[in-house]
Amino acid sequence: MFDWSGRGGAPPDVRPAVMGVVNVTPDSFSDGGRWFGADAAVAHGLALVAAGADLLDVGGESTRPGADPVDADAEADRVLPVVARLAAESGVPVSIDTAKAEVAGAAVAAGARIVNDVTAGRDPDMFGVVARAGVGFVAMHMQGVPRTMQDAPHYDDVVGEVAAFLAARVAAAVAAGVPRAAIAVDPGIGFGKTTAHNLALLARLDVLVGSLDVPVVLGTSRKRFLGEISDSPEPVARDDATLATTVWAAELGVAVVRVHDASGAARVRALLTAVREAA
Ligand code: PMM
Repeated sequence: MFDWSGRGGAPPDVRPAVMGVVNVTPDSFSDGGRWFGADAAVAHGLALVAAGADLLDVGGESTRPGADPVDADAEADRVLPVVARLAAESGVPVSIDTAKAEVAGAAVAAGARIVNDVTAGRDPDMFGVVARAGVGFVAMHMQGVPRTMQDAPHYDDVVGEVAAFLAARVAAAVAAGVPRAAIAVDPGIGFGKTTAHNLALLARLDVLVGSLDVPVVLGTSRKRFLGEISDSPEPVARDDATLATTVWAAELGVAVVRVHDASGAARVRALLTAVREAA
């Protein structure tokens, strides 16, 4: 059975674990199309591990704002060869980024050890697949669906609502047979959220870390709100801003950061570890 101890559950002095992003999509917002072929995606995954990634997250359906859904067969065709090869060759646990239980099941059979679901188990078969396979699960918060989620996101209390949603999804997963130790949560930065919502969630990561009793995963990497604040219109120019959020998140106890630039996050982690050891 997968559990987060030793990775997301690692002691605070070696956090955060670095989850490297491998998008096998023609249209992801920051790197869509770059690693679209299986060979290129595998090579990219191996390079992320060489640069310091502790986990790899493979996705075949873009969730950028406005993105159209992909059917399960097309998504599986994209990701399965990449998952199988990275599971065999990378030496780190591979996560499958999917909201479809069918794709999750096939990916797990191909060697994935974690299911990262941006809908936190909306597919009624998802928890069953995860429980039967004994794999890890990341439950992420999203308001709405990618196609329309940025149209007019609204919350009365974004931190409280996201925390309550994630607590409810953890409870639902546990009730469906997923061990608590296998579950992590993610506030879903940029998923049905304005810049102000994203900043409020970052500011109060301590609420998620302190109240849910499961590891917290965070994905800020190259997202639009960072471009807005750091005046970097191009996603690849947002790695510095991403690193700033990694330092912040690490200090608030986030267990895993999901990033495109594994090397930067690993170097930040090494520095934070050295400073903590000197304290
Ligand atoms: N962001 C994206 C995709 N999957 N999964 C989790 N758990 N958290 C995230 O923040 C997240 C995710 C979108 O980013 P990408 O297009 O660069 O993969």
